[in-house]
Amino acid sequence: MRENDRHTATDADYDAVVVGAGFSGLYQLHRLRDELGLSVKLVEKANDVGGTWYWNRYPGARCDSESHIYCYSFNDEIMEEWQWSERYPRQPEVLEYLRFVADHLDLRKDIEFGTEVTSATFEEDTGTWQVETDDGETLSSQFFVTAVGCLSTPYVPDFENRDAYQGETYHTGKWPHDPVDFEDKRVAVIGTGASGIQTIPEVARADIEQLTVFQRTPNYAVPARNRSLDDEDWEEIQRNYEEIMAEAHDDGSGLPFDTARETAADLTMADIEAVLEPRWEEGGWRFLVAFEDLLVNPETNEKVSQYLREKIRGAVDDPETAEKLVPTDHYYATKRPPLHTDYYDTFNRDNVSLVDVTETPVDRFTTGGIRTEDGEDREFDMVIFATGFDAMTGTLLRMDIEGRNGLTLEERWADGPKTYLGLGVHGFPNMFTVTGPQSPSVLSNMPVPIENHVEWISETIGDLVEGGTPYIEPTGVAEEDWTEHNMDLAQETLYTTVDSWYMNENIPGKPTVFVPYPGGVDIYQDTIREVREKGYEGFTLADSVDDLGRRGESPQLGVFEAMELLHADPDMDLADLMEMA
Ligand code: NA7
Repeated sequence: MRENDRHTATDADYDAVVVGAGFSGLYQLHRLRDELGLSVKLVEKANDVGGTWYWNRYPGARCDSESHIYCYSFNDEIMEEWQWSERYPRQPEVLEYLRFVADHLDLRKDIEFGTEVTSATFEEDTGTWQVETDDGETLSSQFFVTAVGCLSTPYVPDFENRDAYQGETYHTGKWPHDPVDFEDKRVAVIGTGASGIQTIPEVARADIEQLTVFQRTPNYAVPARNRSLDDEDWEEIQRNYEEIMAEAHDDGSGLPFDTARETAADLTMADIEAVLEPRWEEGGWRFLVAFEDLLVNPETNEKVSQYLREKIRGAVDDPETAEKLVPTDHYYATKRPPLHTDYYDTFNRDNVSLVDVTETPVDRFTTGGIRTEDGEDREFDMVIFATGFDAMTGTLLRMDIEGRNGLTLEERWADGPKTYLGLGVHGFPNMFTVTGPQSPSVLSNMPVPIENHVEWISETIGDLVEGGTPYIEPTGVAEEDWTEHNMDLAQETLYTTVDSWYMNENIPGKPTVFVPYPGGVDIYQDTIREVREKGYEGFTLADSVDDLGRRGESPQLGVFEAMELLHADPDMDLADLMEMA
């Protein structure tokens, strides 16, 4: 089946099956197919490319990264031919961009649209992945690459009696493709994360009758200050594009912005304002990177948070509403820091009200709306859930992935995700997870870690193919070490001081662990480059599946591994384990 038949490790339909046609999957398909000459099938649930930008089409949906850096940098033609129209692109423009890329690279012919992966099983006899889809097909491949995004399984809280509600309901992450009619409607929005903060002002501006916002945790939103980009702006960007992109790829957050100072701990509030005010006026994430120790030093962060609290108080007319909107229970940016356009002004409108559910909890849904615990029945024609996602692990766990020894990913991750470098999982040979858990992903400007991962995965697959080595898998020991390292790094930051989806805590029942890698994209990139240079340190490269099983536990069989083997094979006894160790 290979276009380039250089090795014969397996008899599979494809060299690689890739899941997901967003930023990650499109580039992955291109690299494996066009640069390595492999046969690749990409499976995509939606009817078009776009990933998150296909689904998140709620009013106001816009990228919080600036357009000129929220894009690929690997292809000069794409960079020259595409011109963004606004500082922050709206959802339709990002979607259009990804369509343009797919057409430019002629990717569609290898994508199966409207098809969902229902399971993926590593078959030990043949040493291949068997990928089943909802149309009853089974695709076999040597490599299995998940490019499913970090925020792709919408989450709707299980409010009591939710299904009895008879009005319209929408989730921001699964917005309909047909226009939604807001005219004269009484609308509720639940949730004030990045999506809620974008959609609330747009909904309020529509011809609604009234809007009620249900807020659990107030957020620190910084103005985006969007504007259109004209030809002159674009020429300026083009002149420096290579440098800008190189800076982004060399930065901890994937952003080409300078910090102002190492710390604010030694500054007075007046000094801090002098640093922050220009960044506040300029808008966007230059504000976020002003002080290097923002996320590790509580003194710096408290001062920045204080600055933001005053801004919120100054923007909202009614002092009581303002106080509800002021976050006091967490440090700035320890939850995903949103940008906003007119968010706080929205609460100065006569037809917009705020319900703080920590004071006035939702009791239940009724047929006509929402009853709060103060006994008030609030009637709505429409409820919009801006309640987030089963982030980072949710989509992977729903895919029913099974590795060696019949071990499922769900079992493997019962106590939280365990990976090596966020790229692979012990027990799951030849599986790669683009922007997987324990890689920088959501803590950075996403296209940067995406390109970084896709390139590493492609180079690795290239090395295996070239060297005639059919299998690769992280060792159990390397995985344990990386998982511990990730959590240790997180403990040094302020991220772990608050419940958030970074901490896996927005979904009831999920284990509390810090999921993304908090050490910075730059350091992370160096780490994975070095792993490759050292001959894939921490991975087992093997000629056979048996060999993987034998050598993958090196240097010695850990307790976790022993438990796993016992779980997978009830016939195994202590003597067998000793021999393997
Ligand atoms: P987020 O950031 O997870 O925000 C979800 C919001 O929904 C947040 O304000 C939650 O409050 C709120 N929420 C969740 N459950 C409830 C219940 N039961 N009651 C009331 N409020 C609730 O998702 P977004 O879609 O906004 O942003 C995700 C990413 O998408 C974003 O980073 C961008 O990259 C795009 P909480 O803070 O948990 O108290």
